[in-house]
Amino acid sequence: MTDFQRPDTAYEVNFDGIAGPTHNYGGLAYGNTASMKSGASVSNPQEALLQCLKKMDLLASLGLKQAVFPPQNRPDFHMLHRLGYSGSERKILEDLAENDLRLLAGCYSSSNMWAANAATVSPRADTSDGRTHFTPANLINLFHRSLEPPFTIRILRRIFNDESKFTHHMPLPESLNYSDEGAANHTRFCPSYGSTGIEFFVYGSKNFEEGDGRPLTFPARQTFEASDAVARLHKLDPDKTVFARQNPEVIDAGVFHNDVISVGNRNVLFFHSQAFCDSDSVLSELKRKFAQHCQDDLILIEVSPEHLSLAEAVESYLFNSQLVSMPDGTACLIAPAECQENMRVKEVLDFIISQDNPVESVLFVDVRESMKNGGGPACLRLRVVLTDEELYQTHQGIFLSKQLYKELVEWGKRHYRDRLRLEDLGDPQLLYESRYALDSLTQVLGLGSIYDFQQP
Ligand code: SUG
Repeated sequence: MTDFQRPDTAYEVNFDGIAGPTHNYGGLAYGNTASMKSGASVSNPQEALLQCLKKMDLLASLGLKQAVFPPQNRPDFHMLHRLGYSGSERKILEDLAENDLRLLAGCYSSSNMWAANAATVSPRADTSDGRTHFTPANLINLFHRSLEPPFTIRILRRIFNDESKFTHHMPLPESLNYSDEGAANHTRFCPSYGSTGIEFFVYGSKNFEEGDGRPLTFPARQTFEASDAVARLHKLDPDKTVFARQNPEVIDAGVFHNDVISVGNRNVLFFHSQAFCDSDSVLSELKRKFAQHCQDDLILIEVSPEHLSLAEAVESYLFNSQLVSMPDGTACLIAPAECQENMRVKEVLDFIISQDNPVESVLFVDVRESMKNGGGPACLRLRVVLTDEELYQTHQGIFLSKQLYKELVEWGKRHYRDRLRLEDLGDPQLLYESRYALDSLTQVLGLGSIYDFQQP
């Protein structure tokens, strides 16, 4: 093997979003049944934050690389001005609290905590120019999520700021044809993180095609055209790329992102039988390409509807577990606590562990505040594969250590409320509290001025 072919030492780093100080239940995500059910219930932003931090601390204590993705500043007054609201901030908030709680909740949403939707990332081992590529998701399907890209662009560039190693693309055009929800619909298979991999894109609709099998009730949030454009921008080899279509029935059952029904990592794909259209041909293409380019067998762990119905999968969020590689090489599922309480899911998990496959352990995490809005463990993280050299070039202040964990817990307890109703969003005090919290966060993380309100 020449030096050029030798795989780099590389790591999967989880960049986790954290709940912002205005985490609330707006009932804003049509097609996401948890969000639809939780609408208007009382949230606990502090508890939401502590749950996110605890999950990160667990992963870091397992020896995995873990970093923090800072929350966005809310409410988005730029958007409110664009929509014709004017006058003092206080007046706008009071007006919205009285006349348009839904818009107020949207502009105050902390949905950026689901970092799996922030961007699609392809590591240098897969791209023809040897750089790591980032495309922030445009998230145009839902108004409150469409507010996220401008800050996502800024923060990704701030964290990964070496232009010789990282390429940052603009989000795709703001058209339904290019609706893109980022890494929630993207998985990478590889023998080791530094070697070339197979990138797997899952989409819900093909807009430029007539008469396709779209879901009947809920929207398909990712289009083929978007996934295809991302693969092209990232300079991926078509021979090492696989596209699959989500089964429209699962979208109608509440699977608004593919990561609600399947998860993959390294040489394992864990999925529900109903996840994909033309499942047999998708799986055989994945297996064939993995064998050819990664010289290994792709291990398929399939759960059939007899063992877990679609409804049970959506209810428990089993497939929104994180599938991580432990330092000893085995795989571990980081599953939502809800899975531990469901006997049918427990049976599936016990069976998987008893079988001959890389998954040898399951750890349960309580992220209930996020789950109530449809965000399980896997939604909360953006995976970025980084080589030693790239890690060194990444902003260091966001990597979780015991010390940083402690500081963040204290920071949250000092600044976050433990109860928030939609009506409270009209309270101008909340606006000042959140700005103060975020300003102090940038100091804890050593990020400098990243928020608009910090600009002179
Ligand atoms: O886009 N929920 C998010 C949940 C995103 C989960 N992410 C992944 N599956 N990767 C969404 O539906 C609810 C907000 C509210 O209703 O207040 C929300 O946006």
